[in-house]
Amino acid sequence: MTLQFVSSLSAVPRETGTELGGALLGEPSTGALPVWPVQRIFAPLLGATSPVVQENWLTTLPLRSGGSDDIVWCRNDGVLYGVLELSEADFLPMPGCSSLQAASAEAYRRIFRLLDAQAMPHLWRVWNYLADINLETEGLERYRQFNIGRQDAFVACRRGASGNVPAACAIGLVGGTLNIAFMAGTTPAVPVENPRQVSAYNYPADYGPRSPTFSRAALVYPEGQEILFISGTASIVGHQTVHPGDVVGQCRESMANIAAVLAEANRLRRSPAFMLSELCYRVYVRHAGDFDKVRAALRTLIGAAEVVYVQADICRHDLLLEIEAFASHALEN
Ligand code: 3EB
Repeated sequence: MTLQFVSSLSAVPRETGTELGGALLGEPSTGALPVWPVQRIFAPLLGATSPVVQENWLTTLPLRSGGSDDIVWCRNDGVLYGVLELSEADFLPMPGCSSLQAASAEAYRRIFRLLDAQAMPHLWRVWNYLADINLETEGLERYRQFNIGRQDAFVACRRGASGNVPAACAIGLVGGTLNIAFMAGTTPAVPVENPRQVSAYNYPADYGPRSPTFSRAALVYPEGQEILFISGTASIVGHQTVHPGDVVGQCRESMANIAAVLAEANRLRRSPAFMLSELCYRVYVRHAGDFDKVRAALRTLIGAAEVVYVQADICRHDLLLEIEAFASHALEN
């Protein structure tokens, strides 16, 4: 198999294969790191029995790896996984361009440069983490600064900032670097949008001077496989937050959105239908005190599916949680 996902939370046995890359969530020690690219996500785990959750993508195909420009990457013939961390302090703020905006633009330009050099042109999925995402500095919320830098890089690198854009999440942590993991491939992703939501790249200017550059989901095709990546999904209908202050309402609305994205993906899929119960979920909860309510609500909505709960900030101050998910199917021929 080209890519197998393994998680320390899961009972699914590890097949043969070598790590292409992965993530450590919780309190990943600052000590020895694996040799493969790892995104360390320093955020409290909720309801976990161990201090760290380890997730990896394994492959049976031959690997090549490298590092430059603060990117650590590893690839096989068809898929590349990389992690990039930039310190905002290394970017001087300029009039009209904050350090975070400059760092975000530089991060994405470096990613695109690597993908060009590696002939791995199609960006499939991006995991974005930044400090103090809702903090307003220089008159603009930091998430909105990030959006300007990200969109600038897509445009500067001739990628286009709408339609054919990757699945993503953008999450706030207490401190730390601008921390971005990405998966790219030799084959194009099929972007999936949600009929219940305005596409994020078409959000009106109420949500910032530049729209976020991501698709609601992506179907991607490592050899012999179809993977559905569902982007961070929140309680947004149209472009507006719904159920402010009501975490259970937001939970139900987020799952209604995931169900709608799943239905869209199922119109476009090549493998058997994707089901909510087979997805692997990562749930970001803004307030740790909401965790019991969120878990109870999700249990009734998705049953016993695999879920990692993390305490983290969401990109709008009125959003109390965000849910992302993925599933992988073998292709018939
Ligand atoms: C939303 O739907 C919620 O900026 O990359 C979800 C997924 C969200 C990705 C991003 C933001 C991003 O607008 C926030």
